[in-house]
Amino acid sequence: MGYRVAIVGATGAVGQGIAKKLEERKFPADDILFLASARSAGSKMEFGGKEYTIEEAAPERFDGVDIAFFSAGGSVSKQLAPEAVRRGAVVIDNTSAFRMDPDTPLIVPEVNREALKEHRGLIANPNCSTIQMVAALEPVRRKYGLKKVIVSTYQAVSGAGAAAIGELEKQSTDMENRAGAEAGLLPVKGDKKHYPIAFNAVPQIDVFSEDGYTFEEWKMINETKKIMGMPELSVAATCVRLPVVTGHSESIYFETDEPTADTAGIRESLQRAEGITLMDDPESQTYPMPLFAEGKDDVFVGRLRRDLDTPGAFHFWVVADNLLKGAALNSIQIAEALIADGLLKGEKADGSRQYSDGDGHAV
Ligand code: A2P
Ligand code: 11C
Repeated sequence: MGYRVAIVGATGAVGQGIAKKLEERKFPADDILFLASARSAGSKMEFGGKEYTIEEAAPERFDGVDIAFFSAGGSVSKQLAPEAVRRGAVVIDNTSAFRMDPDTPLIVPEVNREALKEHRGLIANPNCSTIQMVAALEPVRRKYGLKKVIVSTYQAVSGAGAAAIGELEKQSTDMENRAGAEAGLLPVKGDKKHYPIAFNAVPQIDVFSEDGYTFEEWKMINETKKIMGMPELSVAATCVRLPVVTGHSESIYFETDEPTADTAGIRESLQRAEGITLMDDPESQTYPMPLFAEGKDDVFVGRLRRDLDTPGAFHFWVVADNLLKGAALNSIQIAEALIADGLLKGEKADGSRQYSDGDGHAV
């Protein structure tokens, strides 16, 4: 028997990715609900060769839902995710609404799968740029420990949603008027100024906090410490938006606990890690790039080299599809881990399902 699944934000860039990946991975879904705003209600979506009608997300839609994937913005999650949990669904939330809540596990399965055991119905999926960074650092940490991380990101516009892709596409055709191209969305919808993203690099993702870091940068700092369970880890981030449709890139400097750590050992740990592809051969100009990571599941690592001054410190370049490992795929991997570990409500550890009639009797 399969599960009743809901996707909230089904028409969005991540929601579409979730639907596609559920189908591709043959996720055991008996029934699927596509939910979005009132604007999309009534329009159609295809899934598994069948046509579905998109419905407006509302509390009662979650009655009988086993797993709900949320990707419709933080305010929708804040309003509806607790309702879905109350109605018995396990929610996997792609927004930042609950990530730093101490009662909500923040999960990248290959890093901290065991934290799923603590869930109370709500599990947070980290920010896309955080996921690919911790996935690449985890094999290193397991082998050599980790002390300090400094990351600069080169992020794709799809991280800002489907409308941002439209803005890049539109501006990209206007070679003559590059600096004056009409901009209404990026860097941040609702901020005071907007800048063209085509032919540009914008050092602002999300709004600024008073300390001069942006919220995207704070997400990378705080989420990394939480996922890795290392509040003492030193992390600094600079996040930049580039005119790339999909695929975030990151230049990462990291210091291990082992002054004698070497690139051969790091290479070996990365090669053995699940979900990581090492693409690192300067002689043949082999390194990861977003154009080639788009549509792929893995996190790609290249340009590994030791720091010239600090023993045990290194640099590498990490690229992943921000809509897949950064969002849809990681969410589905969380759901798959919950099923495999017997952690969905009413589920026994052997994977067979068992519901209570409310009096503690299995039915
Ligand atoms: P809709 O298409 O009906 O606006 P993206 O991040 O790519 O911009 O997508 C955002 C997703 O969130 C879309 O599926 C959008 O649906 C959905 N959404 C936005 N506002 C709401 C809302 N109030 N209730 C439910 N879904 C919403
Ligand atoms: C971006 N990382 O690329 C952001 C989007 O917290 O899930 C992810 C927002 C989030 O713009």
